Amino acid sequence: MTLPRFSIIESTLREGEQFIHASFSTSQKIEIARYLDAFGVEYLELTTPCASPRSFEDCCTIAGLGLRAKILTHTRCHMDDVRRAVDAGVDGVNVVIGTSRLLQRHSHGKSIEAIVDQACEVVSWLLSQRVETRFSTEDSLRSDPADLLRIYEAVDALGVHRVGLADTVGIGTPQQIASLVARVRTRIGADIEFHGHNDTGCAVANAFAAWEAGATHIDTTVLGIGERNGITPLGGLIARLHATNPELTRKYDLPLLKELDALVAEIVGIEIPFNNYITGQCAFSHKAGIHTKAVLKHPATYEVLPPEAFGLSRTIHIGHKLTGWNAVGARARQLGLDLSEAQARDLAVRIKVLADRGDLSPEYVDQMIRECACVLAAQHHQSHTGEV
Ligand code: AKG
Repeated sequence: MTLPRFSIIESTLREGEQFIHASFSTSQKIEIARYLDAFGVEYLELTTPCASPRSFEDCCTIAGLGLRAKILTHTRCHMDDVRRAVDAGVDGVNVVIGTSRLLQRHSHGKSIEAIVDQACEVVSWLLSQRVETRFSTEDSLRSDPADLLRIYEAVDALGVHRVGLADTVGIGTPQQIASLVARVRTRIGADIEFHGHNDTGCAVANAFAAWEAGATHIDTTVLGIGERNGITPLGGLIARLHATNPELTRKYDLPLLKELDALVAEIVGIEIPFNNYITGQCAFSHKAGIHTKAVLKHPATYEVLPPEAFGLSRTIHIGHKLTGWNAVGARARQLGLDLSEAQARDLAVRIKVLADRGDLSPEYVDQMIRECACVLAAQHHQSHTGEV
């Protein structure tokens, strides 16, 4: 089966700069850009060069790094902005304009006719400059689909490379996204990009639904940082794709994800959440006895993502009341010690009793295992030597 193609448009250096705690220095931008390039994302999207003098210089600098990833910048659908973008030497320009009634009324005040005219002027000019050109409709999910199709068809006829659907407020469900993307897919020839916010917790599912329905480009940021509570996280999308078919993520250097998440978390001054996809502290930890027993025999019983694929390892926790003798025995073997089944069972019972009284540190539990193994070794010694 051929898998539908897709590219990641990594927007940590654009959408991510809209995160409340983010304000990247030039050297931080370069470091993040190099990491993302080494990871293998196909595109990097940068803050508009019109935002500030340094934003322009940073676009020029990153466009000049000679990275494998294509460098895009993101601007308003406005001639002044796109001229500046082309001056910065980027490979492509992602332009956007709001199309929902709310944004038409309260943001730019333009009719759909005026938006079509402006989009055609900007897109034609960008294409004449031979840069990769994407036109996107902000707040697509609250826009009239007939308006969206009218605008997309107009820019598609000019030869735009991509149209973008943006769930700007994170209101869409996977079904709604899939049906909108599928509808657009039947009407235009250009590639389709999806940008989804996470206000209602659907960003990963929506990005995946968009891809399944025909989107070719998905926007992400590291850890999902962005405006409000952000967009589809790079790691979340990778987790979803890998669980669907590991072939989909083969093109990326997966073990770099941990360093990337750690780098961006440190730069913006946040902790990686305990339940973060792949790199969260608990992503590959197992606790309950019935889980640990099965995972020790065959990890796929309770893991849909193999930690080794990401250069990580699983942890089996045993110092708690849900523990089981299999896990206790396995921990002993990890420590290079041998317990009999009866001893592991007995130790598991003692751990449960102690755990009921309070927290047990891993060091304390390891000590219990060592003492138990010592007793066993002494008994062996006695039975061989007859000493009492
Ligand atoms: C949004 O709509 O949330 C954006 O950040 C713009 C997305 C786009 O340009 O498609």
